[in-house]
Amino acid sequence: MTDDLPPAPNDLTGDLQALKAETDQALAAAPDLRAWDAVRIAVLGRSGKLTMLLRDLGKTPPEQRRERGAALNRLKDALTTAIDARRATLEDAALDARLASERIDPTLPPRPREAGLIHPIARTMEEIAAIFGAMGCTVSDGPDVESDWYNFGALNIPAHHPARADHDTFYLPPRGDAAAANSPPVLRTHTSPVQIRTMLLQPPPIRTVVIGRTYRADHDATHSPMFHQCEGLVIDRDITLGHLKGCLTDFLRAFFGLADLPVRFRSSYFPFTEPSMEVDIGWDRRTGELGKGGDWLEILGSGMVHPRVLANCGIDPREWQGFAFGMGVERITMLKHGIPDLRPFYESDIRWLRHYGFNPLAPTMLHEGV
Ligand code: 2U9
Repeated sequence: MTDDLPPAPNDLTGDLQALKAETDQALAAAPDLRAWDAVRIAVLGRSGKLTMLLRDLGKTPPEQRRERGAALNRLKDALTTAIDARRATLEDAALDARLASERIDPTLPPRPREAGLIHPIARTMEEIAAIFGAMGCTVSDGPDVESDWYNFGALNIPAHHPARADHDTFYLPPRGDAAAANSPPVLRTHTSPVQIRTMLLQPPPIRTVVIGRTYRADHDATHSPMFHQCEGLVIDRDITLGHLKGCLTDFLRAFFGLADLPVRFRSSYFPFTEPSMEVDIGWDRRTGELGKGGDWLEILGSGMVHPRVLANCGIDPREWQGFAFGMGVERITMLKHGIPDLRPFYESDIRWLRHYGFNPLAPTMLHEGV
């Protein structure tokens, strides 16, 4: 055990030689770091033996003080070196013991996963992005707090338009001094302002979907003040109603996993599209089963982008046209998975999440159907 200790300096004499020998012995006998620390403190600590010898240096007769001081310094170096060396040896031994006792067994099966499921809303958002992504769409994003112009004006919903009343808008406190003259900011009531921003930022052709939070002052079993929408926008030189119908039919069949899902287009009205169409899917009203039964269920809204909306974004409607659509993410999620109530989506009830959540290790993959 004493092999790895440095030899005592041979120029130490008397009590100093004795302290060195005594310390070497105590270090060699220290079986672990705790015992090592006790030796260290007994020698170098505030009341340690070496500390005391150094303190007593002042009492040495002046003619011997110089020599005694030099000898004490040599002893201090020798002791510090020996103490550090023993510590390194003990640390190595402790690590070796740990490595021996904590052997890794790569043949053990994995522990059961305890937490972390994908929320059904997040899953639907991933699926929407995967399906439209495969059709060549990008995913666009924008702010939740919007100006009146981006949320309403640019979309052909001017002040006092009746469509504004349908939106139950959350208005925010006015911004800045000039605010009195301007309309207050709003929490976006739909994701449409993102498409406005996209058209202002990039020239056509555009193929994009927006999937995000929207806000309306409405709260009951089928409405939440915050909900999610997916909207799409396709602008090119010769986009027709036929493209709209094909794209949405393909989407609905892929999303609900029913290759022959009946899809019906019915004329409607929205201020930002002309002509406009509601889209229905076939279902059985009595059982709730999709694709069978001969009843129709309204699922989304769509239309050809109104020429005034294109012009508002600096796009010439004589050169470009396109279609847009919008749907509620919660609504299609509830229909796909048979979830009867909207409210638990936002309640973080772990039992509900365990029942309806998705395995994160089995992500959305289009080739298997979503
Ligand atoms: C731009 C131009 C047109 C998006 C559209 C709908 C029809 C629609 C509702 C479905 C259920 C909202 O969540 S919901 O309540 N949406 O019916 N949305 S067309 O039209 C646009 C959007 C942006 C620039």
